[in-house]
Amino acid sequence: MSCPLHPKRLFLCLLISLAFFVVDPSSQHLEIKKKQMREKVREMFYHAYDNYMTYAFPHDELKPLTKSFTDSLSELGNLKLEHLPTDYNGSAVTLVESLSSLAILGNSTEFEKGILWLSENLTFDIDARVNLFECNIRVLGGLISAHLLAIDPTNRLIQGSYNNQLLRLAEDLGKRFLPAFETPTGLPYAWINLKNGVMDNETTETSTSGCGSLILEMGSLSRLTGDPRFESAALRALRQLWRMRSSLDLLGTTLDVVTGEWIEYSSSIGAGVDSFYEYLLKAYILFGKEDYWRMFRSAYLASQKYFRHGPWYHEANMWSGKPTYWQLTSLQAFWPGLQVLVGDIAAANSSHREFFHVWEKFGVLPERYLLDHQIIHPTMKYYPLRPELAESTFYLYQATKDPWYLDVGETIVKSLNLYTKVPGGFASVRDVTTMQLEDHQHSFFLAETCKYLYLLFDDSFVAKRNYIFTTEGHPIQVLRSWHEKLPETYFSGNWTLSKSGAWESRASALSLQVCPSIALNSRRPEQHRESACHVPDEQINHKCWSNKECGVDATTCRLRTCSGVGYCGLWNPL
Ligand code: DMJ
Repeated sequence: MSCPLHPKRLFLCLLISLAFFVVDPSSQHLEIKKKQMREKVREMFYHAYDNYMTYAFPHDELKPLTKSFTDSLSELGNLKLEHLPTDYNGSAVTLVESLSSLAILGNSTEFEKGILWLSENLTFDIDARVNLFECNIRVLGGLISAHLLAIDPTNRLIQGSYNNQLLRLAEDLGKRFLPAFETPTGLPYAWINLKNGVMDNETTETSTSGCGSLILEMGSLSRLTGDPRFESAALRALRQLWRMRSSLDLLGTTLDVVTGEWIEYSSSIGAGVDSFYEYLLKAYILFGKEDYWRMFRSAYLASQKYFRHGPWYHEANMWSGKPTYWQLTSLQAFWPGLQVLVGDIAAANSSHREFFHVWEKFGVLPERYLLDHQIIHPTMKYYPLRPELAESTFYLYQATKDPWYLDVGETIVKSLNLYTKVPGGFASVRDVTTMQLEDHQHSFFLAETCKYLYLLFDDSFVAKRNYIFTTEGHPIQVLRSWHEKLPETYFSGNWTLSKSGAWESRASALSLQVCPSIALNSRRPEQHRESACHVPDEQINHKCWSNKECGVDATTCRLRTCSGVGYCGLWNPL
């Protein structure tokens, strides 16, 4: 608005400008839209939750097409129902997974009711073989997070008395996990029988994420109970895994827990490895141990060097760094969210856009998309209501406040309602090319998909406290008493995510070497920051004899190479 300097006009202009700022129509419009969307997501959550409670509870998950149930916690162990004890009624996994979402939605009645039911009925003394990773992120993580929310007086979620029932359940479950870690390497078996420990002839094969992303839940359990065994078991496994990395700082996808040898050498940020990266950074944020930082930094830099191709991430051989598979897997869509925590907003934004384009192309995100042929993987055409794109969208909106991310969220909500909503809940998509449905509503739809969408449109929950979210979307508060580095000046408003200001959103925890949250709030723009992937050339004048002497370009994160006349540069075409 231009205001010519005539006193009367100036006064008028000032008034108009003031009115403009007080009732900015565009921000008003945004608030209305956010409110509408928040209510839509709330409806989605309750449609999924109520149907689960009516047709499936206390079994583990809902089958929304037939309005029946599946005991997926045990089916995750490939056990058919007839192999389970006849009186087994499930472990109410979806209820456990819903508690933190109910808390975020402010439904204290249902939250408290759920806790009471679980404390009176849930038992882990069952002869069922379960997947350690899944049981850890869904059940242990769900219980711990709900316990922390229940004892937080600011949330006022409990009216009656709460006597740490969820923590006791979590401790019992954690103890049942411990035999899985009794291997020569300390790497846990992927499967454990909750009653009898590791079964005879149990497979010794596991994945990197399966044995390398247990530390948030098991570490929290140790801090809460004072029993160090959980944290040390998870940390020992993590360290062992890290020792097994290649000289390029890459890890394979599957390995043998007894011999400590790699089985699948192809490495990626997607399925089988994804949450390994996530837990290194989040463990650093939660516990402040320098070790996590060092591991994460090297692993992250290697991921940028060997997997990244513009906004895309392909897979690479862990020993040679050569590309193996050029495919997008839908789990990779969590990566931009992680990059927000790192401070790499530009990179996060560009990858997120590509994932969203694929979503728009098919209506939802196919499980695998072949980048080199630009087609869907012939046998992995499904979309099981996964949360990862919504998750990244939430983080990016927090970091940038760019309303475009709200539009992305709206598109996701529309697609979910259009393609997956059925009278009995929300159904997974079996084939994204035909939108044929499958009779399964995974518990992570309530723990993550609905939660991240809700938080995108209403972040009042994260504004109260500093939380990190586990890989299953369960919030755990960052506490000074658990943290090795949080300074005395630690305050408890939310600063885990960057909120505003150009430099703040560019700040990189990788270069600042501190918990990203502190970095993002330190308001010291003079502090030196650099790109997360930058590796300088060996010589200050950029001269070289071989590629080895060249580093990684700070802006594009591409490897620099040595030219014919001996200068490092971006000589290789994309
Ligand atoms: C969730 O169970 C977790 O996010 C896990 O880390 C991998 N992805 C699924 C949902 O897609």
